Amino acid sequence: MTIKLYGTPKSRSARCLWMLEELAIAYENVAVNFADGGTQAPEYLAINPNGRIPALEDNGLVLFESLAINIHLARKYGAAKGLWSETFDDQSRTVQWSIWAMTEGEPPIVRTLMHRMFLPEGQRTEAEAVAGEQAFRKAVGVLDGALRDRPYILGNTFSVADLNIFGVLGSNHRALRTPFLDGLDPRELQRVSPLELDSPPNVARWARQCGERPALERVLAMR
Ligand SMILES: N[C@@H](CCC(=O)N[C@@H](CS)C(=O)NCC(=O)O)C(=O)O
Repeated sequence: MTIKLYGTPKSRSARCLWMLEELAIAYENVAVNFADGGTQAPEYLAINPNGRIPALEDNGLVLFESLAINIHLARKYGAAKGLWSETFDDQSRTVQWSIWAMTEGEPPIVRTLMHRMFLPEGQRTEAEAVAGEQAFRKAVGVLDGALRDRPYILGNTFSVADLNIFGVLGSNHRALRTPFLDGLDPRELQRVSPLELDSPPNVARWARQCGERPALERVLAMR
């Protein structure tokens, strides 16, 4: 059995390293980095023509998109560990929440970061940054409602659905944080990243549980 995860722990690849650590299966982490142009090298583009990390090779199957990779890994290797639900409806909810995290959760985070940090100063617009914060708060409110009557998003146990949501909306966690935010003092962090906003109570409780997973600690140790 050969599983290769292309990417570096200081990138969105951390989401998949977390999944692999939860599964406790054998894998190789092939160090491909965007910072040194590795994602644009011809040999990597042959694996992921998008030129982005992560990518997965699992016994001949090649996949890109971090959350799709995690769903695949959970479906194939995670049922015994409760990471992949056995019910059809919960499998559909898992796909729903994963797509939701990527479409409703990630863009507002990036929008605020772009307009408070990444764009050249002359191109930043405060209104855009605030719009990102507002959209993020709205998404977090939806999640808070869904967690009202349950510890985890599908019910009583942690699954790939939680991992995928926290992998995106919890990406201020030390093990998941973009390296561009490393070293910022807490006030500057709060200014540039909507992830630092206070969470409503159900999300705060759930985020604490997700953030304390030992598998995530192991990802932190890889950074
Ligand atoms: N939606 C993709 C996004 C992947 C992505 O944007 N990865 C960044 C690193 S965190 C990347 O590889 N960037 C390289 C580049 O843009 O050249 C996923 O979640 O896998």
